[in-house]
Amino acid sequence: MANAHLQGVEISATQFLDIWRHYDNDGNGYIEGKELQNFIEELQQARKQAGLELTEKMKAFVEEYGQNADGKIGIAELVQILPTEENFLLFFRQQLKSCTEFMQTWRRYDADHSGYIEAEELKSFLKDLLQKAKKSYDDKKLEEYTETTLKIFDSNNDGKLCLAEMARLLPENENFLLKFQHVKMPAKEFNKIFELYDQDGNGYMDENELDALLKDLCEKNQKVLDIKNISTYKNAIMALSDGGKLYRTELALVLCAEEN
Ligand SMILES: [Ca+2]
Ligand SMILES: [Ca+2]
Ligand SMILES: [Ca+2]
Ligand SMILES: [Ca+2]
Repeated sequence: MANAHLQGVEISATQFLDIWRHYDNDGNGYIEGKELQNFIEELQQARKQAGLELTEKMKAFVEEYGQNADGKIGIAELVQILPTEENFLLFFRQQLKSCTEFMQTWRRYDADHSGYIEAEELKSFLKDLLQKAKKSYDDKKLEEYTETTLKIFDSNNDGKLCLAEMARLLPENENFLLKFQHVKMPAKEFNKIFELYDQDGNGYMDENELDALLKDLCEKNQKVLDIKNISTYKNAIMALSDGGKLYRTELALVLCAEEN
């Protein structure tokens, strides 16, 4: 089924999801190694069968990855290669160029401050995007985009998106959130740390307090975090805050491991 979708001149959101799931066989969020070689082979076959040339983007892609056994692509890249429905593409093409912007967007759309983007919030996010781009859409399509986007990013299948899940929207080199996944700590430890670094004990961290915490974190986790990036980390995390006051629940999104 999924490889038949590759023949499409315009691939719908739902078809895109089928393709993604089919080729990311092990579900790790990337199409890599053998998965990628399969995808390339079947993409070429499908285009031939449909009597279509490879697009310029596809050609460049085959050139780059065809002989490259270590190749690895994510969703944002796949969406650029395939002739995906224009409105759906918007989501992946939007200007989330930096981590700071990403965090600001997160803060805006997590309207109930639950620490998650639930389906309704995601829908309003997508709706704003479509409106901003002056695209026409109907409710049914909007539902489809919401549902599909949720399925794509919701790796633990709890029906809502946490910060780390949504962070897959960011380009790899901007994606420090993935690195912070490795330094997350259990709630008990996190609470201790928060109290320790909230030096004046006023219940939130200001920029200086966060700076001190990040420095120590970087030193302790040199293999994962790079102290040279500390201002990037700091600015992005502060973008989650309430006008420069970073409360515990906000910092927890980045540093506290979810209890299961
Ligand atoms: Ca994979
Ligand atoms: Ca929410
Ligand atoms: Ca989830
Ligand atoms: Ca403080």
